[in-house]
Amino acid sequence: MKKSNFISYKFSQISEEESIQNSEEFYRLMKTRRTVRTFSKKKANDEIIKNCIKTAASAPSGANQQPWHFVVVTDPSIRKKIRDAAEKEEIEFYSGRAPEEWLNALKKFETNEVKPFLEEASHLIIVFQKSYDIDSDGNKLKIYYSKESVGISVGMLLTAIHNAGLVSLTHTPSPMNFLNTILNRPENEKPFLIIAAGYPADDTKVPDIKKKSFEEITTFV
Ligand code: IYR
Repeated sequence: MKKSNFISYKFSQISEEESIQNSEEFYRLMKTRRTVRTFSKKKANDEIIKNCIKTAASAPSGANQQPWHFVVVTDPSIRKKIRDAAEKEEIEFYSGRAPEEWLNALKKFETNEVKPFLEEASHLIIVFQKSYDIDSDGNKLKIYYSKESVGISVGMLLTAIHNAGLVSLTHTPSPMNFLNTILNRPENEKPFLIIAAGYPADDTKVPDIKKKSFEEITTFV
């Protein structure tokens, strides 16, 4: 008989009542998350970042291929290189590459090409997405649902960062291939996004924006 790859597993056995309560409490926690763009220079404990990345790496992925790599950057000289390269792309974005419609959509966030958070936030986490893998014989291996998998993982990372009491910002200068050069990552890894994580600056303000209503975003059939 063919041996099964399946094992028994001890699933949570909480009551329906506790389940409802947990879901409400978690919602209450998550709806307080706000993206911030101004960071304190206060350092976050590495242990927190490590645990958040472990949480992200527990995400489900296509065929369990786990097509992600996280680079945690705290070194000031590397951060300066990243900021210089990102701002170079952002200058082009804000002064020409971005269509008027896109710039209009961004107006309420008051963003521009200056990105001090790349040097000031406690930690930068650069998430790389593997577009293919290489086996021990050097053959290219196809990866299934790579983007979806990394997206799920990043969602869990942002959730974990918020749960730990830190704030975060996702940043995507485009193109981002300078990150492969600066961080010495192989050709099969594509930069997915930069996450700045840490504590908010004392005077941090957030834009006055609202989430859509549950009714607007959900259909039960
Ligand atoms: N990458 C630019 C532009 C930008 C794009 C989106 I979509 C945002 O939600 C915010 C900014 C920047 O970081 O400024």
